[in-house]
Formats: sequence, structure tokens, C-alpha cells
Amino acid sequence: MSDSLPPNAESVLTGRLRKYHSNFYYVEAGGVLYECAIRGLIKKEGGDVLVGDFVALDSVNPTTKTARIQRVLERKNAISRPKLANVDQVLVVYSLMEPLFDPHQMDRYLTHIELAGLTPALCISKADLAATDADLAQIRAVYTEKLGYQVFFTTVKNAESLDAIRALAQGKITVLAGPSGSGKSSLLNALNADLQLRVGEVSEKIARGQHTTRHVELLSLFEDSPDTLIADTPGFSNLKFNYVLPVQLEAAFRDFAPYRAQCGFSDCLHVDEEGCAVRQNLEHIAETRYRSYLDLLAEARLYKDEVNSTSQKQEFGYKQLDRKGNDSVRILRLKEKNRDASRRTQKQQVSLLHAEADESEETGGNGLPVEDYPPESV
Ligand SMILES: Nc1nc2c(ncn2[C@@H]2O[C@H](COP(=O)(O)OP(=O)(O)O)[C@@H](O)[C@H]2O)c(=O)[nH]1
Ligand SMILES: [Mg+2]
Ligand SMILES: [Zn+2]
Repeated sequence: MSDSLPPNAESVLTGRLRKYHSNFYYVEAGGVLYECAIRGLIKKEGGDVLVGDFVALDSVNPTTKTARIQRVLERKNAISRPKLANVDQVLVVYSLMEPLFDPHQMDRYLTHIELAGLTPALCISKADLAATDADLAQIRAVYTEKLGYQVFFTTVKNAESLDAIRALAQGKITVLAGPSGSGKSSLLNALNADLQLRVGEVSEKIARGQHTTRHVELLSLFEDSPDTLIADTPGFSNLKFNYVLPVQLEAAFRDFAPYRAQCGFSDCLHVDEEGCAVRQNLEHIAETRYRSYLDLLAEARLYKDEVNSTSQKQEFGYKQLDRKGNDSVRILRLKEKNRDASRRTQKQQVSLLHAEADESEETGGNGLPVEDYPPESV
């Protein structure tokens, strides 16, 4: 295929990329799914087409339902896991039981989503399983009243409980997040029985173990609403905070915002600083939230250490060129030793700050291995 546009090839259609499979791009335009190749120049220019992108098509053939992506239209945002463009919202699906609701895990999801500049909503699933009114009230008190998020209690056993999710999804691109087994696939099936997604399987885990590219597809939730789309691949499954600096973290804690301006220091991290208004107002902030903050702050500090030591290493590596010999190597080793020591101290300090240390760091708490993959927004 030629890279230059044929003289009279006009883009006759615009559509949305719904999935990528075996080198073909599947673009929905005017209710038809076109199997598309891509104009070579897009890749040559370093461009990328993401599922969710609006694209202009040329060489449209309505009979064979084939076309060519001529260019990618401007996107409003993009996330890296799954790779998706133009995301409107993230719905965190977390069950009340099986697996048991864990506010710290929930906060990890919410923080990643906020840091990516997206809006989270909460779907508390399996509401049919025994939970006390007090449990429900507690969740409402923290996430609705203090944080102002939309919180929906759902069960696939009661169709009415899903109405609010239908309304939320309407006309938007929604990404699901949440631990394996929380009922994401079941929820989608209950919203649209035609989807027939597999339930109760750990397919995500297997896919990751094999390092396969995770298949991303935007599913149409309602037949009569082409703009209501939902990603089948759960987003934000990496729960590590190895991309955010300590000072950047509080941006995700909207419950700190009312007090933050009164902190004595502009770079206050709300731990032990003098005149910290956040700490002075802890009775207005949910205990679980502040503890989640401290956990994440500890990880952000490790990341900061990492960044610092990497830049030091580079410095030493450079010096090694003109110094040569064992000396510089020894200095490097010493540096690493120091770094490990300072890490340990930080960990100890942080665990002193809260009664229960989070022992689930390595697995992200949901049994899934954690990978180095920041959910960056572009
Ligand atoms: N009791 C109850 N079980 C549910 C509900 N939704 C899902 N489940 C069960 O939870 C398990 C995991 O569901 P699945 O949809 O595969 O979770 P996913 O890993 O998040 O996609 C399955 O055994 C489902 O039958 C619900 O509303 N109530
Ligand atoms: Mg699933
Ligand atoms: Zn403070």
C-alpha cells in the first residue's frame, strides 16, 4: 500500500476504533464494523492508533466492509493499561464479600484513577451476600459523603440494582477496574446477555503470566446506543505506586483538600510536620483513608529514592570513565548499600506510624502479581 494519499481519496467517514486484532483495525462507523488497514505514514510518523480513538477513513468499500484509517482525530486522553483512548470514566467493581471489601485496596484503585486524571465511580457488587446495614452505611459515609463519589450497590440477582449502572454508562466510554472475582464479567453479562463473557475464570492472570498482549475491545453495551461502550479488559490492575513522587500523592486525596491550604508548609506531606492542618483535622477524615495515604506515601518515597539513586548512579558511571579501576565500582556498591539502609529506615518509620502494616504489597493484595506499569495518562 502506498504511503501517500491517492489524489482523490477523501475521508468519507469517521468512526471509532473498537478493537485491534491480527493486524487489522476494526472501526465502527455508521453502525457498520469496517476491517481496516492503516495508512503507513501514520506509523512512520510515530503515531499510534488506540482503541477508543476516533479515526477518519478512506478507501471505504461498503460491500466488503473494508476501509483504511487515513488519520487519527484528536484524542482527549489515553491510558496505558489497557491501552485506550478517550476514556470517560472508570467504574471500580469491588464486592462486599467474596472477596471481602477492603478499603485500602479500594483506595489504591481510586488513587491510581485520580492520578490519571479520570473520574472514578464505585460499584459495590454482590450486595445479595450477607452484609450488615452498618457495613453499607460505613461505605456510604466514606466514599459518598466524605469523598463525593458515586457509589452503587449492585447484585446480578436483582435487575433493578443495575439500573443506576446503565444510566451511568449511557453515552460514555467506561473502563472497569477491580480485583479478580469481584464480578466484573458477571455485571457486563447482566447488563447485556448477548455479551456472554466468561465468568469465574482467572483469564487475566493467565494472560499476564504468559506475557501475551492483553486483548482490548470496546464492547457495545446497548444495541441502540453506539456511544455506550465498555472495555472488557479491566484497567488499573497494577496497584504499585512506583511512578508518583510523595508531593504528587495528595492530589488524589480530595478529602484532604479542605484543610490542606492551612498547613504550615507548602510542601507538607501531612505526616509529622509542625502545623499540619490535615493532621489537626483527622477526626473529619476517615481513618482508613489516612492510613491508605501513609501506605502509598511510603511507596512514593521509595520511588523517590529510586529516582535519586538512579541519577547518582549515572553520575558515578560517568566518572568511572576517567577514573577507571576498582575505586569507582566500590563507590557504586557503597551507594547501593546506603540506599538499602535508608529504605529500611523509611519502612520502619512508616510501620511505626500505623498499627497494621499492609502485608499484601507484593501481590497488590488481590493475588495478582504486581508489574511495573504506571497507569499514566497522556
Ligand atoms: N452472590 C453473587 N455472586 C456473584 C455476583 N456477581 C458475580 N458473582 C460470582 O462471583 C464470581 C466471579 O465473578 P466474575 O464475573 O467472573 O468476576 P470478575 O473476575 O471480576 O470478572 C463468579 O462465581 C460469579 O458467579 C453477585 O451479584 N452475587
Ligand atoms: Mg472477568
Ligand atoms: Zn499537612
